[in-house]
Amino acid sequence: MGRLTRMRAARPAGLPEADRCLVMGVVNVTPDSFSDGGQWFGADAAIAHGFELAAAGADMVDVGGESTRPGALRITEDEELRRIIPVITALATAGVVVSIDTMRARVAERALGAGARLVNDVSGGLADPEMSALIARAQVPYVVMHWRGHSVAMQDQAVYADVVKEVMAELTARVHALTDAGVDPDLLVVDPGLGFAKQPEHNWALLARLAEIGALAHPGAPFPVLVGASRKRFIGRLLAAPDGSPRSFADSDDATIALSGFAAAAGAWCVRVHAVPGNADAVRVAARLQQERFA
Ligand code: PMM
Repeated sequence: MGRLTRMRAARPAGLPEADRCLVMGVVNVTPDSFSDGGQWFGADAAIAHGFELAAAGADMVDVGGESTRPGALRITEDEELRRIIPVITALATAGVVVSIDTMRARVAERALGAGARLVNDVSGGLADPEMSALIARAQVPYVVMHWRGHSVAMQDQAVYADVVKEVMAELTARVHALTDAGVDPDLLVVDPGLGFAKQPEHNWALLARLAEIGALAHPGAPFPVLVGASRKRFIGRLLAAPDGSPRSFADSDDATIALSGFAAAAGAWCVRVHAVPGNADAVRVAARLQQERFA
């Protein structure tokens, strides 16, 4: 607790810095991811896509081998490693800042060995009891996402009396567990986990109060916030056709860009997106407006 009450850096150490919200491009090396499953499944296609995202302005590229779409079943650790290691090695060797999207400590450790610089854990350390010790040892930036259980049944857990209060309380508990295990709070990033054990109304409520999320239970020392809204189902539902059929994932990119501008203006540290160019523009527009507002 004591370690949390001191003033913290606004950005985790060891990552790109900019006077704007950062953009994390997504490379899902999976056959079944939520919005782009199968597109970048082969290592060569995934590597080429990572370079394409970096060239389009991604500050980081998030590589994941395990789908977390609602209902997804888990894959083995060996399969996860087989999918991601060649991709991380190729991108990191060429100087791309790589984040590893995994819930497994051993996968995270191997990914760091292959050159990844940030661990993005959608379970916030809940899925693997070894994760906190790894992060304490490795001293790398770590994304703590709000999570209530594995994808296969997570939507059953989407029950809240006050979603913002509960997500903040549950994230605070995770942050305490991690710092108690020796993780440096200056390396932590928090994420409300849009779409994970959340109904559309929960996602919108969290977005509307994004500026409060990073403060958790520690006003005065906010944590950097990562927002992963890109192509999620609640956007497709908002933009549904008159017959009720949801907008397709790929056709949700313009709305994702709108949300990235909003998230950046609300103080988000980073947005995690599938299509980089428009989002890279949106965070710059938000930064310019913020600069004017606080001039
Ligand atoms: N969402 C997905 C995967 N990883 N990581 C973080 N930190 N935050 C998220 O919201 C998040 C994530 C699922 O999205 P995808 O399968 O469409 O990439």
